[in-house]
Amino acid sequence: MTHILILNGPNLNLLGTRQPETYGTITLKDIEAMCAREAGALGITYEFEQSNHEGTMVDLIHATKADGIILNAAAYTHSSIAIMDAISAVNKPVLELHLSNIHQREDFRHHSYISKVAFAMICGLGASGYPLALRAMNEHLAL
Ligand code: CA2
Repeated sequence: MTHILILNGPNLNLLGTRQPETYGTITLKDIEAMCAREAGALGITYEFEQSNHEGTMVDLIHATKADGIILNAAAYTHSSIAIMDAISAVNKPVLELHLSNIHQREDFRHHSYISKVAFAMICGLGASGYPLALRAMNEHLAL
């Protein structure tokens, strides 16, 4: 059965509790429930992880048995060569995901190290991007 890792980076544990004007009022737990529903409908399994630590994210990427990774690396998107290298090392398909449209925001968010190693990117759709990403990854893995 297809298995997908959904990995969330720093500060995303605060979703729904701070800066609702930028990140909305939906919590990460709500997003996980959306993913659970979508995975059930698609007939696939998933793991949902969040870490505030770059090294922990690298370890999770190394260790996962998932067929593909949906990655919202949060601020590490714009800084982490270590996470980019971890993705290259495991050679699994990665779909980059962001809640906000990073290209509409500050210049420093326009560059993504993750985009160099991701087959696709979804941004700007808020929480709805998560179930869409699961569907897109499932279709990509079936190709
Ligand atoms: O739009 C996204 O999903 C981001 O990955 C979110 C990151 C940001 O650094 C990226 O440029 C774009 C920030 C996540 C911080 O989440 C918070 C949630 C609530 C309150 C404060 C931060």
